[in-house]
Amino acid sequence: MATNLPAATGFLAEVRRDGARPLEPVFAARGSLARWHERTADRSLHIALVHSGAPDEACARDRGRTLVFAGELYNQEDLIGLLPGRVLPGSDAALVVALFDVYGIHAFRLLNGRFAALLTDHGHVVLATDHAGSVPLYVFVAPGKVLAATEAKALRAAPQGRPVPEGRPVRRRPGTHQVPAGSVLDIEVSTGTCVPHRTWTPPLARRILPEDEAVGTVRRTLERAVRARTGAGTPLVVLSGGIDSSAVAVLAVGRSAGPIDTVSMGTDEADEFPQARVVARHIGSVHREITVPTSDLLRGLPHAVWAAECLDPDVIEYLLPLTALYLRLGGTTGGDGTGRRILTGYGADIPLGGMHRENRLPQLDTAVCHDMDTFDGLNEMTPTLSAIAGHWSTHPYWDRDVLDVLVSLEAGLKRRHGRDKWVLRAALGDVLPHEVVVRPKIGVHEGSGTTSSFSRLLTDAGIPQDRVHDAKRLVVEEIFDQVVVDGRHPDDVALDTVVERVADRPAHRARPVPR
Ligand code: AMP
Ligand code: PCX
Ligand code: MG
Repeated sequence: MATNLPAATGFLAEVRRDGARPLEPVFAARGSLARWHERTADRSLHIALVHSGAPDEACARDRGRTLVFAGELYNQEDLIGLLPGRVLPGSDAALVVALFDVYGIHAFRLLNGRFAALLTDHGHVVLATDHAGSVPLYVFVAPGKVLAATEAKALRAAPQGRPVPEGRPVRRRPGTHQVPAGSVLDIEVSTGTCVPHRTWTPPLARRILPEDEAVGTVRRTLERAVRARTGAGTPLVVLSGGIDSSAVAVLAVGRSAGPIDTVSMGTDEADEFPQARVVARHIGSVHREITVPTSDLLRGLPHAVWAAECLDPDVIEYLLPLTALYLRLGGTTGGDGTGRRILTGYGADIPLGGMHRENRLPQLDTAVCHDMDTFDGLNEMTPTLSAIAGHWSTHPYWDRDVLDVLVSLEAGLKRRHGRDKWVLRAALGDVLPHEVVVRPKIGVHEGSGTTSSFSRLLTDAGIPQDRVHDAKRLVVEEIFDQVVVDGRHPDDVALDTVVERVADRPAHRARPVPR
């Protein structure tokens, strides 16, 4: 089986004091499904796991506690050093449950990872997200019951629950809340009382470093983050040819015994194949190009919303080309039908202000602050995006340590000598071709023509240009209601009908031309 993937990529777990039947597990994430339950004197625990061959490794039991863990850790060595004299934990789940015994809920402050977790602890349920909330986690709480799942749709049949402090309500699902990023919720099962704790928050202060020190720190930290993510098999890097993914690819090469795999996607309208080829040739990767017709790209809209459970039309636009790419990966070099471990360059632009295209530093840092304040709940880093095709994706730029370094650098290191993302470009200057290092940013949505084709879908339906963005939001909402709230499969969503319905709303009708 695919042991190169985390033991579990998703779960639904139900802790109940009543004897009610567990929910039917519904996941967009593809994988094997394992179900079991355990009972103590005063509660039952039902678990459904999406796993990749070793479900036992996603659960750990210790001193009357049970931990369910989807995802993986990236600082195991440091963590193991905190448990001297103990038997070496055989899995990330075992490591976390052992740390919990020493540190209690504060164990979650120690973890650098990509995970969501549920732990039963003597009458309490503890829920935890990684620093970035990169594996979404949803919860329903009522006295005597705590239900939690890595996808909101898995809780759609849950009855009305109570509000969860700090939890984000899910649209049209009263009682289901999303656990915030970098958080632990400590819930007393009998009463449903819930106490939230923050385990991570983006740095607010900025560090002043000499150029060479900043460059060296970025290189070392990113190298370590890539190393922690490459696993035992041949890694696959989704490569646009921009600095972000090219940096990940070149650092992954240093980790792999043989050549790594890279893949680029384009559409019939636009691609960045020549740019990606320069990098692939330079690093000697086994490279593949996938062209997706634009009409197929837009047909992936329901799949992107189904996977990411996201209501933000801009984020869905970023995720659309990646969704199309992941769905077409089966049979890639080294692939035998099992899922691939995929590294991306996603997220680099957020802490580095890469989307900000002007020279002024106050505006750049304002953009960084805004993006770091608003990422939570967008689910743009969710592994479910690739898990709908059975793969596991991971994003080195949102490693906890990389993110801490990048966010906290003073803005003048991010835009310098007339270049965006200067410190990153300088950090890779000795291992990438010059033309790659200095290439200006093109977003995945622009490079693939996604933004323009989504806009055209709406203008072709009669929606005036100035209403297009608003209409995109309504289209995404309507799809969300079908695939998350109603639990419909994305193949059963009639996109044309959704677009027509949005176009028919009075505010979106083309205004009559004044005579
Ligand atoms: P962006 O910041 O727009 O480059 O997109 C985020 C990440 O998605 C990149 O760093 C790549 O890992 C991946 N990506 C973007 N565009 C493509 C593409 N055309 N082909 C393959 N991967 C891509
Ligand atoms: N990106 C960005 C992230 C998109 C912005 N997200 C946000 N502000 N929460 C990146 O890779 O850093 C593109 C396409 O650009 C994806
Ligand atoms: Mg980028």
